[in-house]
Amino acid sequence: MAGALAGLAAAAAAVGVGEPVAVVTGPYSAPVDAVGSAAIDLSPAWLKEYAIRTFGTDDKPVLLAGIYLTMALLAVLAGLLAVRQPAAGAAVFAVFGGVGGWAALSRPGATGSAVAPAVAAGTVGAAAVLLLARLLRSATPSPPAVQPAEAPAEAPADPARPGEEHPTGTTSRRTVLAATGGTLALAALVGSGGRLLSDRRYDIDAARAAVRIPPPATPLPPLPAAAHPADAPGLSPFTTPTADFYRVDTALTLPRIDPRHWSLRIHGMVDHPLVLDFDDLLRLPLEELDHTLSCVSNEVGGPYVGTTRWLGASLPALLRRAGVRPGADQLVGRSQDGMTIGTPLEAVLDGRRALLAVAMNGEAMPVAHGFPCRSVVPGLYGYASATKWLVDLDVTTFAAYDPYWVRRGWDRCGEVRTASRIEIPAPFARIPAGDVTLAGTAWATHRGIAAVEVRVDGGPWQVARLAADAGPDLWRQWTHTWAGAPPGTHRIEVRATDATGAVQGEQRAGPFPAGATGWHSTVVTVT
Ligand SMILES: Nc1nc2c(c(=O)[nH]1)N[C@H]1C(S)=C(S)[C@@H](COP(=O)(O)O)O[C@H]1N2
Ligand SMILES: [Mo]
Repeated sequence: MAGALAGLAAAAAAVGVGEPVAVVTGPYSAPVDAVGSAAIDLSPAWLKEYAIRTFGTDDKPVLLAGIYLTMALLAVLAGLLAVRQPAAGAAVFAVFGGVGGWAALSRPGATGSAVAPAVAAGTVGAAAVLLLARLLRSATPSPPAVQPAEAPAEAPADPARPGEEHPTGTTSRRTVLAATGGTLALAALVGSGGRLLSDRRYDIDAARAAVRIPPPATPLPPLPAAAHPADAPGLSPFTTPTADFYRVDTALTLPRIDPRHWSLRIHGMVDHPLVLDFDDLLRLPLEELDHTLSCVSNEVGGPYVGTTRWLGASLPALLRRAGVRPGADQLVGRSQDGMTIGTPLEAVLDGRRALLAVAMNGEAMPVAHGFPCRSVVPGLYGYASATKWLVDLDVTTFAAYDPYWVRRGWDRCGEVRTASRIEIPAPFARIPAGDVTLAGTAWATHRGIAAVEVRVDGGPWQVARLAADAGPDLWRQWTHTWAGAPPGTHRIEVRATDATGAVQGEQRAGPFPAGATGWHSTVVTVT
């Protein structure tokens, strides 16, 4: 028991000491964060999909909790071992340090100094467990050989402190407890102090607040109010509030980029490679784009889709300025945290309004959504177009380079599939018999939605009312009155037709490798 506690205290000391060291070597080098990020990159597609499906945006806290739990179990083991075999206990911490160091080095852009927090953590953990184990051993009553035979008879003489002091021990149990508690307290102090310093050193909230985003060169008119049906309470708003906008990425620690130190390189198969800093970018004519961004990992009926007004510089205009050479067919965006996202160049240059976006819903890009700059290309899923924390654009070919998700088996084009969902009534809702309002959202980004149909219990398809069309790059909301809904349990289904005339297919398929297909359905009880 005391050994287990000693192990935990030593682990806390290890993690704690990693924090202040990481203030110097960068926030991604803190051992637990580094191990988590490496785990994300190493995890296979099915596991990532499972994590997104099961935990959604909470997938990262769940991962961290898993890492801490594993560490705690190993630390208990190390503590128990160390009491008998000091070297074995210390070895567990050496392994901790080794894994942390390897993970930190595996981070994109890591330099040798990234191992420092892990080395410090491993060393301090090993030292702490050795020290605590040694105290423990000297406090533990030794086997009978050293213990006088008459000892038990002595015990009642001091009933107030049974077993606390032992004549042959050099340390009291209380000392061991104090040392363990002290180690824990010191670890907490050093760890939280380090975190605080790191948050302060890498705080970009202030830098973001200071950013003044110029107005658009040619402002878009407001979205038509009729794009959102007023008679369907509970339907999602047409424009997604930024706080509710989904977030999907592999970043365990959000990249914190000071715009004063940011630059974007455009290079590869171009005649005139360019480097822009943030002020250069803001001096370009800024365009607005109303656009529905969606994630390829979205299940049928799922929440990873949102609509916002982006503001940014024209990506095709910059590529033309750089002069794309014949033969190039892929544009690879690279983020500060090493993500690579490949986009068909043809899509970027075919006349659609692709942006290097610096603002979302009228404010500077939120850190979680790619501050200071991300790309957006209508019609393509995020993983194939929307690089957050963008720092580099490489004009290349599909033959020459496979970006992050393609290496993991995902489709390299990433065209958004036609999708539709029923939002009201909610699944398993109990509703009174009579006329029932059905409503939802459909999108076939950049192609546009031409029709939405619903049916009940496999009956004939009925054409739903479409709200006003705000443009092909946006989702389209719909309503339908289910007249005279009879009591009982019913299944409602929806399907959409895109503006090319293609009807959404029935065949159900999961997101991997090119986006989910199939009709969304919902079951309700009419009473
Ligand atoms: N740097 C970086 N950019 C990224 C990703 C990422 O993991 N890292 N994920 C992509 C994916 S899969 C999607 S769906 C969109 C999501 O953008 P959002 O989080 O702003 O909604 O970002 C894309 N850009
Ligand atoms: Mo995504």
